[in-house]
Amino acid sequence: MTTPRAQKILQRLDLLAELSDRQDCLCREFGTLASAQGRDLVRQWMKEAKLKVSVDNMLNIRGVLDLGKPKTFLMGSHLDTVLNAGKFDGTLGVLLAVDQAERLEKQDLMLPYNLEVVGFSEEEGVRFMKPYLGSMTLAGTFRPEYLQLRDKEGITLEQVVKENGQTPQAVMQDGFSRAQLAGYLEVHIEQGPVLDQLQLPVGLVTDIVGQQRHQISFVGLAGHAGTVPIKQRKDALLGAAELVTYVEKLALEYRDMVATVGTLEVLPGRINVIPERVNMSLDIRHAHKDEMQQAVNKLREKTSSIAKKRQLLSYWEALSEVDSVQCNTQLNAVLRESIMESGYPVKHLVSGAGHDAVVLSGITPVCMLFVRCKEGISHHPLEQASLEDIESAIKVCDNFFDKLAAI
Ligand code: HGY
Ligand code: MN
Ligand code: MN
Repeated sequence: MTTPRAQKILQRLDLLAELSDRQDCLCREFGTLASAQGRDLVRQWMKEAKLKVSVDNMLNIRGVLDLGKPKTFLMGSHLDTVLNAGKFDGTLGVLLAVDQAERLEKQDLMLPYNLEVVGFSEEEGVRFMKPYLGSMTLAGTFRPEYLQLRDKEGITLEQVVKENGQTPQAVMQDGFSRAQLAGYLEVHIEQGPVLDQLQLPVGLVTDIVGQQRHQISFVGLAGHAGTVPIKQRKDALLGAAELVTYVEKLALEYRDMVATVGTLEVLPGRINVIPERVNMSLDIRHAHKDEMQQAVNKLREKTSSIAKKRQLLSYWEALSEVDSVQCNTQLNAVLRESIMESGYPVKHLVSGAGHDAVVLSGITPVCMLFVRCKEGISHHPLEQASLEDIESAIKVCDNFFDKLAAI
């Protein structure tokens, strides 16, 4: 049996999913019109929940349930999406937070903190290749030089913030101090198959793995596809192809390491021209920093040896690095009890996906609740969480905040 609260969340997810940068699929990148329309919808829902709503200078939308307490507890997730996204990644956590604030506002529950609901503006790191710009703003780890990051059209982050009516230079004032915060809860779809295979609606996140993102380029010599003999070519794509297959081979040498080449840009990219330059991305993740670094070092060596063998130039740019994070023991104890009192067994999970909780863990204790998603499919239109599992997540969140109030 599901309540109107879960149904309302699912209806709102459908409304948000209609807001996309593209006609042919769901995509809501940082600072686009669709993202602004998404914020406007969430603003409306936050106002219905009687929250004090604002949009900060990194386009996070923030709704405060001000109970006059000295500290604030944060709950939320991100509103941006990848290309060809599903409708639950990030948004489910934002809408569960709005739902929870609405419940708490109606009750005279003596929560010992204010509650701030956040819809983060840029978690995926797709447009500017740097994840967590939204949560870094709240955590005070955003750096002014990030404003000069450029998207693939050459537009700077600073310009996009200004076009959205905000003041880039004021971003640094939008964060919290450690003393102001009591903690952070993020509810998110698992984006993996474990809960589905175990037939469990929710799971408790113990750790979030670390990740590094890099941009690698090979530069050779363009030439006529018909006249340059194979042996005399400096074909940048062949260099990149060797590295791409090596990425997989190396990742398989480590337990629980994942490494992905998600983008490959071939220039000049014409059928009868030998590729002169290839830009490729690397996303590599592992729970242990030193093993991840060791693998990255091996990849850098391999890049140089491929370039040398093929008389190419190679360039390697580190884009971002986040360490693995342990969720807070005390908050996890409350979340564990909340899951059990909701009637579910507690499955502990390590998150292979990154989340805003990673960044916020630098300034406040964090915990995460995972919600089952069908066959673990995510970053895909078939991403699916059921009404019943949204209901389960609501129950756990209710218990969680009732317990916080009782502490
Ligand atoms: O890439 C990730 O782990 C997340 O989807 N941002
Ligand atoms: Mn994602
Ligand atoms: Mn996400």
